[in-house]
Amino acid sequence: GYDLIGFGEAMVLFQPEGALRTAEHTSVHVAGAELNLCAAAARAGLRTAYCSRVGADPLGERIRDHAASFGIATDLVTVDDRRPTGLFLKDVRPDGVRRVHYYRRGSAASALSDQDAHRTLASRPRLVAVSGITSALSETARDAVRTLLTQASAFGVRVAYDPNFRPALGGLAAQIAEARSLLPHVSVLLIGTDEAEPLFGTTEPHAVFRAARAAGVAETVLKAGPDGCWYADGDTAAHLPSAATTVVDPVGAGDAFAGAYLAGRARGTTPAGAAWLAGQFAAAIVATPGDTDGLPTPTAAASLLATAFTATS
Ligand code: KDG
Repeated sequence: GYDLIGFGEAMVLFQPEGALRTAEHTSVHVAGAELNLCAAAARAGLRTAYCSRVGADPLGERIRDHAASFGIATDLVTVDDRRPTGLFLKDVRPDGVRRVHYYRRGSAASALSDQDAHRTLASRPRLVAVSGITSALSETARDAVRTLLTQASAFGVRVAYDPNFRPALGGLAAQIAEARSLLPHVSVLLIGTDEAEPLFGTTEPHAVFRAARAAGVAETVLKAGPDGCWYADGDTAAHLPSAATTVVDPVGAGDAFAGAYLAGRARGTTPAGAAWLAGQFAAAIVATPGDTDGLPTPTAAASLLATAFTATS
């Protein structure tokens, strides 16, 4: 069986050298929050699979190749010959503002449905990992996430959830309301400080942990970007500073953090050890372009995991 199945949309990312308006060259990457998470978890030694839909096109093939290159099983990735694989472009404007431009409406993954949720649960992984992005793709995808989360415990499956609000997908208020309604089914909540405010009305770590517990969440990690993270230390929240030194492209760091944290916990580290491991993975992503290019090699990941076991408290 699998330790973890990620559930969501992957896309091909075209990253220009410089601003999109003037760039002449782009680099090409595969991205998508849940697939990024799987890649980090796989590098940290978990048996992972990815459930999604892709088009019958080269971008879909590229996504499956990318997953396979990390040892992520793709038998739950369905090919849809009527819809395209989604893609997105990143723009860093001359004033330094970063934007993403999605070309994903009506994509193959937007047709994710209850059927996919059932296939995922029928595989009986120890853990499913999903983010708010998946709920925001379409009505059928939103239903799929609800089914996945509400039925997980009946299958003995635990749920890891990242709200991952995406204003660019539209309907931000609905994204927030949906995340709130899903919290009672969440075992491990991985949340950014920017998401804590809309979800819990506070970014103060102890208050966030209390609010998550009151909503029914068993374990919380608060990701604070350059300010590091907060993890559960018994009944209280403890702080770990960021390990990042070079910042090239922070996108994807939260996913790598989440995947490594879940892997650490699944392998038996304390929350403190898992948070340390996660911080190391995130720092490596921040220092490189693309969402997964900087992940530690399997050998480096194994030695980081060994160190994570020595982190106590
Ligand atoms: O977390 C990184 C993701 O935002 C990126 O890979 C693209 O999945 C993506 C999305 O929907 O924004």
